[in-house]
Amino acid sequence: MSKLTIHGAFNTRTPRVIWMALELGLDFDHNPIHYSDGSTQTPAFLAINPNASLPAIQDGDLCLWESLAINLYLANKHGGDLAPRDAAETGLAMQWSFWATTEVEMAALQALKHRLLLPEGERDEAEVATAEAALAKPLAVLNGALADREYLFGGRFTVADLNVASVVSWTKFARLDLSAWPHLSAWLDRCLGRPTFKQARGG
Ligand SMILES: N[C@@H](CCC(=O)N[C@@H](CS)C(=O)NCC(=O)O)C(=O)O
Repeated sequence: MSKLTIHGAFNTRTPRVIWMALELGLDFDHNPIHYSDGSTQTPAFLAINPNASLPAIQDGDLCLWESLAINLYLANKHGGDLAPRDAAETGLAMQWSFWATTEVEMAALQALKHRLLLPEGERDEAEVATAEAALAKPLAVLNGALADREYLFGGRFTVADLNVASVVSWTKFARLDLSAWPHLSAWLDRCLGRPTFKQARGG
């Protein structure tokens, strides 16, 4: 069976998956393509991911896309401390992953775009303020969940922490003020302080 291949450049959502692969100690190939030059529009890539988006993986005969789902798959396949240990933990890992992508990601991306990604002349602080307002409720929920624990569940860093921290990290990169959520803030620093996080982003 061929080696795991992770498609996607460092300046896409791909580091989320590389982070997971590094945490699991997997041997993998990295194909650092970017959507901006047409690399995701080729028939060969569209056969892997018809969405023409990154990241995507090939693992043997399996093609998978959706960054957080890929990470849940890798955890399930390879086990270890990052993987859910029973049905309850599996449910919690899915809950937090779906929550991150539905409740946090869009607003966090809006803030990131208007603080960092867009050319300076196109950035709008009003958009950042709107994003901050939208994030207040989910960030309070996450802060509450972390009030009496270091990680989301199980007393250890799991795929749920990795997935949620990957998304919530955008609030930090957008320089949003997280001081209203001290438990979230400390947890995010714990997660992003792992050496594999930096390594996954190209060092
Ligand atoms: N929900 C998807 C989002 C994938 C996605 O939109 N990726 C961006 C790069 S970070 C992309 O490839 N966009 C293609 C485009 O804008 O044409 C995931 O988490 O994997």
